[in-house]
Amino acid sequence: MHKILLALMVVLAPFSVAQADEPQAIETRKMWARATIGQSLTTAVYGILENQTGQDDALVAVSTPVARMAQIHRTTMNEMGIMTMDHMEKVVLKDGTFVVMEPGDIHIMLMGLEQKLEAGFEVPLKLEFENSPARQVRVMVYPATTKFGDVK
Ligand SMILES: [Cu+2]
Repeated sequence: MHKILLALMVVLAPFSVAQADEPQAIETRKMWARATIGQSLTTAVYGILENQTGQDDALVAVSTPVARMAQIHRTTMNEMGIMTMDHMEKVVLKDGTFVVMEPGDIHIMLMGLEQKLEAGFEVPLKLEFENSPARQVRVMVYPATTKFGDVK
């Protein structure tokens, strides 16, 4: 009896340790992609990234099998009143905070889509972080006229 119990503990111990140490994931909420317009094969993904992991983190890479390239962008208005988009290396996610990706601000740009995206489609998206494990999320495609508040 004693021997069996001991053997069991040896087998179980590494699992329980691994589970306790398993890093928390960054939460995503209200993720959506805008339907493409006309013949465009470019669109943007928006949503909320929330860090309750207990440590600072950052979104550092995005990819999807349905587009040649996915980049983190930020839309800004220059002094001429012209909107431009800048490529961001990462989105900083301080512990205990969230970042809203919305039209006119931070977004994930999908370029070189395999096909036009219609409302109701789902786009698989891989999000990679500096510290937390990578996440695979499914992003719903909403009509091109959608505003951030429309997404439940
Ligand atoms: Cu962009």
